[in-house]
Formats: sequence, structure tokens, C-alpha cells
Amino acid sequence: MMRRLTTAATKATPVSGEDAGTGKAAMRIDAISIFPQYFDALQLSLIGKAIEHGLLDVRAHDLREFTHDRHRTVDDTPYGGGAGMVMKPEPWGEALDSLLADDDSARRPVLIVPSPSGHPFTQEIAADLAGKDHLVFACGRYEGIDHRVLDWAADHFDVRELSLGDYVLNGGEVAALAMIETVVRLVPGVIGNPQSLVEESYSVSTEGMLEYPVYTKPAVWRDLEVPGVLLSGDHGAVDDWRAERSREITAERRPDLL
Ligand code: 6GU
Repeated sequence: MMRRLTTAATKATPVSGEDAGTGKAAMRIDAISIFPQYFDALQLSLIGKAIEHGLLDVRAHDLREFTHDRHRTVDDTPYGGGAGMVMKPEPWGEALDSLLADDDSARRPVLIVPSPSGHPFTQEIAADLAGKDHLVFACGRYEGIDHRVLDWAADHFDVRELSLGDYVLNGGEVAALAMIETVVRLVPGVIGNPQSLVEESYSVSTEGMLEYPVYTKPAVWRDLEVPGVLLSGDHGAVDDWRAERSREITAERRPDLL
């Protein structure tokens, strides 16, 4: 079963970023998984709106649809021995074939394989991926996917093995969701206020430092006051205070970024 996370397009909604007049989404995303329901979460919030508006075309596919045995087997024991199971290559090959047959983008699609042994996923990589037409996420479970799938895929896709960080998740789905959210919010039109992209942590304008703390009304809450400089109306002093706080927080938490 393929889950198209798109509500029926009743009318062409003019959203900046959608290809002019064609009705074609700015970005197509496919995710292959034995738990495609994970990707239902993308219908929420701003990303859900972007899907509804036709800016993003997101589809989740059940890997077991590409098996042919009665038990819909997707895994087997590892050659060479050891604990755990490895995902069999055949269902992956068929799933990827079906996506290639359905691909109408000008450039070869990007195949992202979330893996704790991948290259570190960064904001820079996300910004690069935000400019692509078609992303395919291959979400493995167990000890991973038979490596020949990645070797074969390199002739048809731009293959990227990517990791979120130095910890282990049970499968690629949650990592893929994090990567999808990070990438699609950089696609023009997905975020309402592009200025909010400029000031946040890891963006170029904060020089790769962590974001300063933020406050809103009331000015006093449970006897705690908002830092006075933020109420001063002196924009230069506010900028200086924020830059100083960014530097302090970065020095304490992430000295590697300085
Ligand atoms: Cl991308 N996948 C899995 N399974 N675990 C992870 C990860 C990815 N990144 C960090 N841990």
C-alpha cells in the first residue's frame, strides 16, 4: 500500500515555490519502510499545509508490498554470522525500481539511507537537499540493508548514507522524519516567515553559534524579570546582548563550534 500524504487537490492553490502553472510540486519525497504509518505525522503543522497546497508531494511505501512469499519476508540471517537480522536485497530492489519507473525529474533522485554509521547530517547538507527535485528515503530496520542494494543504487541515484548523531535508533523512520522536516522547511514557501530561518541556531547569520534565549510578555512572571536591555528600545544594545549570550552558550555547550 502506498500512502499518498496529499489530500485531493480540488483547486490549484497559488503558493510561491510551486512550479508556475504546472501544478507540479517543488519537491517530491518518497519513503520506503515496513512502517509507512510513521510518515502520517508529516500531515501535521506547516509541512501538512505545504502538502495540502501542492508544494510538497510526499508518499510512503510499504516495503512488504515488494515481497512475494506468503510471510512477506524482508529480513534474513547475516552472512558471516553474528547477532540480528539483515534486510534482504530483493524487496528493496523492486521498491527502488518502481520509484525510478515513476520518476519524472530532470536530475537523478537522491537516495538517503538513514544509518548510525552514515555521514553526519548537518544544516549544510539539509540546505543542499532543499534544492533537489526528488528525495527517496530508504528506512532500514534490524542491523541494516544488504549492502549490495546501496552499491546497485549508486548507478541510478545520488546515494547518501546519513546519521543524525552518535546514538542508535531502532530504525531509519524517526531519523528520516527529522531529516525531512529539516529539509522541507528550507523549501521556499513552506515556512511563513523566511526571516525566522535567518536567525536560528546553525544558520550562517549567527556564524554557526547557538541561539540566544528569548522572552515574551509578561515582563515579570513568577518574580522573574525579562533582561532589562530587551525592554530598553536600544536595538544596538539588544544586538550586542544577544551576540554575547550566543557566544557564552556556545562556549559552554558546544565549544567545538567556536
Ligand atoms: Cl540515521 N538511523 C538510526 N537507526 N539510528 C540513528 C541514526 C540514524 N542517527 C542516529 N542514530
